Amino acid sequence: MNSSLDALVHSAKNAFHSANTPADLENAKALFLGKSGQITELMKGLSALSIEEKKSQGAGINQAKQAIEALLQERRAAMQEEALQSQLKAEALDVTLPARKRHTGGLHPVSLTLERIEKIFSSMGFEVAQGPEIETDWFNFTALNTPENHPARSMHDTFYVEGGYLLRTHTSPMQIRHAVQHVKRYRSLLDQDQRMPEIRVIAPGRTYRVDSDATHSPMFHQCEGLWVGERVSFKDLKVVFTNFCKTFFESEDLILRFRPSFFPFTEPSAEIDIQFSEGPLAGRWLEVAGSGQVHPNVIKNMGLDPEKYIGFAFGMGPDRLTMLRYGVNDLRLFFDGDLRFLTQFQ
Ligand code: 2U9
Repeated sequence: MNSSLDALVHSAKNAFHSANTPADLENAKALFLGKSGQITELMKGLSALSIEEKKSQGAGINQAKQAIEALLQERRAAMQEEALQSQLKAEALDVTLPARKRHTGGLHPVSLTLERIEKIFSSMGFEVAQGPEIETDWFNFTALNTPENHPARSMHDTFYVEGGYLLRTHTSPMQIRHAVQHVKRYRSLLDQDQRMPEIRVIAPGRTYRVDSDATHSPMFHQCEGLWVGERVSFKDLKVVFTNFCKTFFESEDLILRFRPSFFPFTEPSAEIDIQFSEGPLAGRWLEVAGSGQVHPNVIKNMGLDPEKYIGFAFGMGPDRLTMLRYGVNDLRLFFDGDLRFLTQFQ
């Protein structure tokens, strides 16, 4: 190529390198390769030359054209690469960032207590019954020997719903339902005067009463227990409940007191108090449950002969046990949903 063509290729190279955008590059390309570009003008000038000159100059111009086109491609590729690199830089995602802390959930303190109660009684051979929270008058009151005029039936104690139903005021109805099913299942054995497996069940769950203050909530939890057989005595109740309390509160030298009381569904009845030997509550009698020998009328309502079958029952408040175990003094804290309080029990 002659020196002027060399100079032309060199100026094309400079022009392409100083182009910063694809549009600038297209404008620079037009200066050399466009309709009125310098290469195109040189090509036009060939027509005035002789055949020999056309050949020699034409070859040089072609060489220059190819060199300029190669420089153009090179610059285009470089611009695309620059554009890609700056996009990658702008959209870069640092995957090495530490993962965001994922908060794991946990069980509610009362749920932890219910699980603990179920585990301890299951170890003593008790089944766990579940049942409806909306109950009938029969299962919630009448089957449990509660007289028609008993104050517990009044509207200021019990939540009634349409259709003559109510929100169960204790979990006793589940015990009756379980017992009735148990008797039905073993009816054939009973009819042949054979021995029926004992009823040994606890019934944990939500219960509802019209009440609300630092130690009462309209929705609270209860867990009742029932053991019915041919020879189940108050002694068995004392052993079972003493073992439960010592295990639940993890205290071997905790003592119990059975204090005479009255419930329509048990006779005799007794409140159960416990006393710790150490800790902030040491020396104080704390009521934790009610209990008693199942009333004969209730045994009858299960479909069993009260002359042949006898048993004991108890009822405790898991919310209260949770307050005792963790030193909580306001029941409402359990139901406010404040995570600052609830996460302390994870
Ligand atoms: C059947 C027969 C008898 C369950 C019992 C209590 C005594 C009792 C309260 C303690 C604290 C309820 O949560 S609480 O307020 N319960 O005092 N409950 S005997 O007696 C039954 C249950 C079912 C078939």
